[in-house]
Amino acid sequence: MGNRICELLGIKYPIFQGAMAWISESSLASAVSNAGGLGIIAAGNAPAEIVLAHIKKTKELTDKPFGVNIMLLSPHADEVAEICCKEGVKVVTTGAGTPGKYMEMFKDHKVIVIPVIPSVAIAKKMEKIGADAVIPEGMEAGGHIGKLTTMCLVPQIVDAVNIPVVAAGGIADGRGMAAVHMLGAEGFQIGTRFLVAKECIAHDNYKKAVIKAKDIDSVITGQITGHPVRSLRNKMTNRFLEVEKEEAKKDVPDIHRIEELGVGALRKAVVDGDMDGGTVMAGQIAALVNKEQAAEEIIQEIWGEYKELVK
Ligand code: TUI
Repeated sequence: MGNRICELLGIKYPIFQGAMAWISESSLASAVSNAGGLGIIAAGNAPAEIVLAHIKKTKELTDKPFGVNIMLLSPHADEVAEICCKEGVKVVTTGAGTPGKYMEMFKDHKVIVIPVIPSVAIAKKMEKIGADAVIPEGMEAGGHIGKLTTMCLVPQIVDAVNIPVVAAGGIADGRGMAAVHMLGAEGFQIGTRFLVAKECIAHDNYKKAVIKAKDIDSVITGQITGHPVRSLRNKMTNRFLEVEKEEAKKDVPDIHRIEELGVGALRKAVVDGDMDGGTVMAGQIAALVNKEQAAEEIIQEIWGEYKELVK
């Protein structure tokens, strides 16, 4: 008690499992929620009926609160937002944009709204339009990222808003949690470490790649398209960066040519286990993640480390 995130959501530990498209569905989300954290289903680019099926399954697997993340670049975002309201989803997080146009609907349905945000200006805007908390995500994170690091972003957001702050990006153990606690965060969002959870359905090749990853093994692609994405370096990212370089030399870069390279590539890695042609999204902290564990074991371990450090 005494933690605003736990009180807001009715959860035991202020630990969110970061949404990971194609990866975090009912199995992982329910395991994290059952262990006392907040499991989050990632809608990604999935059609609304698929997300609905994941919500229904998660309700069967846990009676604890869980969330749905709406990826705002998805063509199905409108329908997914409606489904969250209809299904009485307790909390929605958003990514890759701002949820302004859904805010009234979410409030009408008493959905708690927690946007992932990359800057102070957007954090202030989110507070103004009624967000219940914000998740500043540093560029250490995997997937679609902003420009600032967790170390710089979190304290600036803490100073800029009065709503509680959940830090994300580069956190995989109790040390990371204690560090962002000192920066003023009241909650922690963790993706990469949960990617290797026993309950996570990602292909075994994907989990092995994360476990094997060293400190400098991730790269950022899509810098010139406006959609920068962090993933583990492989044939796919090498090709991507090569094409980006070619296009950057032109007066008018062919953004479409670059973006086409990424279409379907995350599915290839997560579902087919293609570690050469797929996009293996993971955070910089992957190097610290070195074994598969049950979600509950992860939460117990990192919570113990964190408590010891902040004592
Ligand atoms: O959304 C994420 N991470 C993601 S989404 C994703 S699926 C995807 N795949 C390929 C290309 C693009 C997306 C994989 N990983 N994290 C949260 C996040 N949100 N990071 C950055 C932002 C963000 C960026 C701009 C949030 C708000 C924002 O607002 C800009 C504006 O003014 O709308």
